[in-house]
Amino acid sequence: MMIKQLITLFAAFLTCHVSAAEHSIIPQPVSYQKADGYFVLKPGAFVYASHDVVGFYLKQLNDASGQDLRMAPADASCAIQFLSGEMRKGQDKKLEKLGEGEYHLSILPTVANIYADSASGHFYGLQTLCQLLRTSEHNDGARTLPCAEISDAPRFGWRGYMLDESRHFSGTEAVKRTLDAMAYYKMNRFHWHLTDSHGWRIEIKKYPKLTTVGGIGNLTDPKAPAAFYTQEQIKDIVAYAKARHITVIPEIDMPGHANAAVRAYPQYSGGKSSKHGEFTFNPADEATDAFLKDILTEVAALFPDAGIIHYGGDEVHFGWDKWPELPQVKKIMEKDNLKLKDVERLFNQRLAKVINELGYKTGGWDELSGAGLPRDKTLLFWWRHDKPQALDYALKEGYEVVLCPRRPCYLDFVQHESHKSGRRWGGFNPLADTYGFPDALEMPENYRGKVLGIQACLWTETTVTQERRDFMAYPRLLALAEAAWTPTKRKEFANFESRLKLHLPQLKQRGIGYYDPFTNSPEITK
Ligand code: TNX
Repeated sequence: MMIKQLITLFAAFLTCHVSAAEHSIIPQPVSYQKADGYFVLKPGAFVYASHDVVGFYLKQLNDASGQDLRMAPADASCAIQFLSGEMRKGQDKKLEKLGEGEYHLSILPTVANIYADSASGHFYGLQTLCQLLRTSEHNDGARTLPCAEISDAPRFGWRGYMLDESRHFSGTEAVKRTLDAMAYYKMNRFHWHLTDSHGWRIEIKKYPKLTTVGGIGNLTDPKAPAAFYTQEQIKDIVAYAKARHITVIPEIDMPGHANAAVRAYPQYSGGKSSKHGEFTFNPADEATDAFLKDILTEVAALFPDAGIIHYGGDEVHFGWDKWPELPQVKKIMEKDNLKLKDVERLFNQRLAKVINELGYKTGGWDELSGAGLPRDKTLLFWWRHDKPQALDYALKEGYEVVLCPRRPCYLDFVQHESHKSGRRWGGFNPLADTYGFPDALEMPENYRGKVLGIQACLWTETTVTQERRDFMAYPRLLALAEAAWTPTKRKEFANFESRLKLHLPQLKQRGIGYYDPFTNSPEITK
């Protein structure tokens, strides 16, 4: 009997040891060293942080801990302090200045200190502490954390998420919830796909019909009332993101995926294609160029810190069949003996120049790698997983790239073999594949610096409701967040899963739905 009990105990110890997470942090930090003793956070304790952020930080700490923490009066002794890296250096002269996003969290018995030399570093240290507090023990009204030393810094500078607002519209509340989740998991680029064939979603003052007409309908209901963001709403969301260290990158897709805009202003159409309707803008017309320049000028003003305006450039050939019949196109084709590809190339060069002259780099899908755009002013997004040569080519040409191949980064692909709704393409995108990206991708060492980071993309053709958008995005977005932040040698899927179990209830608390991979929860199909 005794032996049997011992065996059971030993087995329990083993399983515990193998699967239990050492801590509850996602993404896995670069290093976590447990130390002796416990830090006890009591109600009403003081927090020190710089004036401009202390209110915002207190709110997050209080939401996470429920401890009614307060801003520290002068000379008070604090339980939590946000300090410069310099102050830690005082203790150890060998320490380097901390880089962008980097932080050190020192949890001692009497105080938790967050050291950083950048605002984003303090913010990420705060997220780590909030994650630990949310899963910490309550004891007599206090919160208890094991002491630890945590050093952490991002693997990639670009940790992105793209949302397609055109096929189905999400709206301000859902977007803010997404930004909150992104920040909590240390993601920092929100690529906002605001225009496409099924609806134009950004107000442009000079051309109101873009939204009053082009905003009508979506992929499943062409008569749905106009849905779009006003300029005021855009500014509000951009500021909301900025406070969370997220840069919003607008995408205005052209010259393809333009049906909604052309519906509103048919004079700029590139003609009716056989399969995709009026899919393009006229690629060789001065008036169309002027129209697009006006739009981009308003966009630039709405996203002053974006640094990049993404103008799509993808899948143009889907809808260019009638280009040769447009007088302006005909003229240049005949005069210079051009092919359709050349006409597209000239359009790209003119439009990229417009964006560059507005003071922005251009972003575009990997089709643009051959367009001859300036290397130092162009960022390419590799999405065609079946065309690794497109990535190779972009890198060889000297472009900076973001990696977001359909597999495993597209969240409109199904995530479990039993799922019926969503895309497949020689397979699908299970959580483990998204987590493992991009470690298995073969890339010559000398290209590494050109890869700015990775990104998940949620295309919304098959996601009619917010419930399904959440179901497709979570928890794969958390896997991508860790893949983007954590160095390869610290990544381990089973360990991620054990921490993920502690985060699913937190998503629920935030009002975010998800697919539960542990119970294989029922598929949300619409
Ligand atoms: C391809 S990604 C597209 C999107 C679709 C997506 C669906 C890209 C540049 N173009 O327009 O929504 O596939 O997976």
